[in-house]
Amino acid sequence: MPENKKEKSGKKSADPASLEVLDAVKDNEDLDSAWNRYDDMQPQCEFGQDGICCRICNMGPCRIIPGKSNSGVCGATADTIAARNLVRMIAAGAAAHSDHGRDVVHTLIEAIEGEDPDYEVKDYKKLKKLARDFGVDEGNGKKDQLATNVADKSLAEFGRQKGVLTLTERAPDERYELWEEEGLLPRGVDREIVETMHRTHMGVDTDYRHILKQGLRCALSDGWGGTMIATDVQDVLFGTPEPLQARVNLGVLEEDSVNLIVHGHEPALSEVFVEAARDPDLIEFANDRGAENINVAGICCTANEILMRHGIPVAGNFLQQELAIMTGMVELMMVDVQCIMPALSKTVKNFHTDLVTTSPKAKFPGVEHKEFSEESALKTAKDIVKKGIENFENRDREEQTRPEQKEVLVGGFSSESVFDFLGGTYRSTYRPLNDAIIDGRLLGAAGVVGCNNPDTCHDYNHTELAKELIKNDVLVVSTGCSAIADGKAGLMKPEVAFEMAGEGLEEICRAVGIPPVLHLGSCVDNSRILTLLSNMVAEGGLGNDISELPVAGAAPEWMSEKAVSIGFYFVASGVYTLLNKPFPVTGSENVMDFLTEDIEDLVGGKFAFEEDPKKAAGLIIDHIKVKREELGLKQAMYAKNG
Ligand code: NFS
Ligand code: SF4
Repeated sequence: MPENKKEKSGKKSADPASLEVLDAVKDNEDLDSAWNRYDDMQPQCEFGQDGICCRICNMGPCRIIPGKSNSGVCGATADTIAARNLVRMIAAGAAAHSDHGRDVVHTLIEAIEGEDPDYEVKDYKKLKKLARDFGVDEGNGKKDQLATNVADKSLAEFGRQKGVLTLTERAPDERYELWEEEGLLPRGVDREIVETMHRTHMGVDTDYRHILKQGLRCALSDGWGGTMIATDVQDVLFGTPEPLQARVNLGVLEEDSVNLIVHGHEPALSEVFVEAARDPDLIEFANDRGAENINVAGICCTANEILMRHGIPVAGNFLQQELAIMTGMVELMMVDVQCIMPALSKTVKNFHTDLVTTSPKAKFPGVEHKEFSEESALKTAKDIVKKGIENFENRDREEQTRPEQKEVLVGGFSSESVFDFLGGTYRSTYRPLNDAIIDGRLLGAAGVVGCNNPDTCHDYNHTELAKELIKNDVLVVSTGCSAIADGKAGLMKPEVAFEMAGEGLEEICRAVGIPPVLHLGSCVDNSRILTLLSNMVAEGGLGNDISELPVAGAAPEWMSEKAVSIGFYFVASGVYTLLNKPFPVTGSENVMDFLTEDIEDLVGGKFAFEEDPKKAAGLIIDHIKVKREELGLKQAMYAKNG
């Protein structure tokens, strides 16, 4: 039986608010949670864990049992099967991010062409920048014309049939040339996903290296394509985030207010939902129903989107979606797409919470569906807010659990704004960041991102890894559920640098007033990290390619296919990337060796797997030190940890 990591760590969560709710509901036999469903699932199938089962054709399902069945009915080996399974995860992850990106472009089109649209272009500067990058003609100089041209170009990237994805040109020249030489430059976004599915159909691509190379190209079409378009067009529509303060954790739910939660990923509806909740008529309606206010809070990446742009409180990350409902304090949870547990439809039956699905792509059996469309966004949002208010009177105050915990965080950093801080007022420059790395005040930087997973103590890996890194003068940038974990642990308060950061990082945080862990947004905002890395190279003094930078990436509690795609586009961009648990390919030694060794010769980045966050931090720090040495930089100025 596979070892149960959660029992090993002794705790389900590192977050006291989550533990409090789990404890409060523990005697309710009708309720289950991801944690106990995970327990019920033990032992998990070892063929699945090792990635050596295949059911892509009807001669199967096949599984590799060394010495008995060394290949599938068709002759596919463990290498082929493991590689195929893995790149299909990449294709699904890239599809999720990119379909999100495509929808954002449709929202931009609605903003320009819609009759009485609920959207507008909020960041004209970003629009112009995007137009330049797409080589778009400024048209007649009118904002709408420019936006139309940018929308057309962006949309064309998804179905692109000739050439390569435009935004790959944002990468350093050396990186671009390497991709070109190795045949890794992504062509159309959809094309790479389709080709990955084709090549992994029964009886097509058999060479595991060749399959994995397609996985890299497909992931690049996500990171430098669909995801990057999603972030940039969201900034155009909703504004590029700027630093702001907000609160995070289940304690943001309010006793006397109508608590409405938005959960999922796409900000198109949640943006107008926030607007709807501020509508004076609806607030009055809430007051009439005995509520002091309407309190909107977020879960998962939708939370990060509206946190970054409006300072809307975050109720929690992935593993807290059920817990939020279990507090008994939530009147309504509105969901769209991705990372929404099917279990929610059962969980809400035990509480007064209304669950509402909104995406034409995602319905849940027995759950009310109020379909969202760009044309009637505000109206739909107001209807949903109203429904939540009407449910306020049904809250059972005797039965609710009110966790007190909430932390303050400073979020809203972007590849533009972070270094406005460091660079002074005249222009955004990465000079001070690069100089801090060169002179050794900063050892380097790390992006810690990704999900939660009940296979390990919730939040523990994220927060311990971040703490260990900042202690060693590694600046941490974070997104997704990892960022929420760090926020809850208080790591996104500037003053935390004085207690927890190494001397060099502390000096920088003190001088500029930033926290040692920077919140860069949602998972699609991982593209901000790619931009940031490219900007660091462009600024000069740290080599000519991303793979030369003293940086690393990590997803220490990963679970989703999107996380697989993200990991691959980081590695394909030249970044050393650390995961807690290996991909499900351990049944193929060749694939494992490729991912942790040979791949580095190909793209300059590679994967490492380490479950203990302290040891993981050690690996990252060692890697950063090697990169510093290769660049001829002296080791850290303060070097108190060796
Ligand atoms: Ni990213 Fe966001 Fe969280 Fe993981 Fe899911 S919410 S897109 S996939 S679980 S970080
Ligand atoms: Fe089995 Fe091959 Fe079919 Fe996969 S493709 S199920 S390994 S016969």
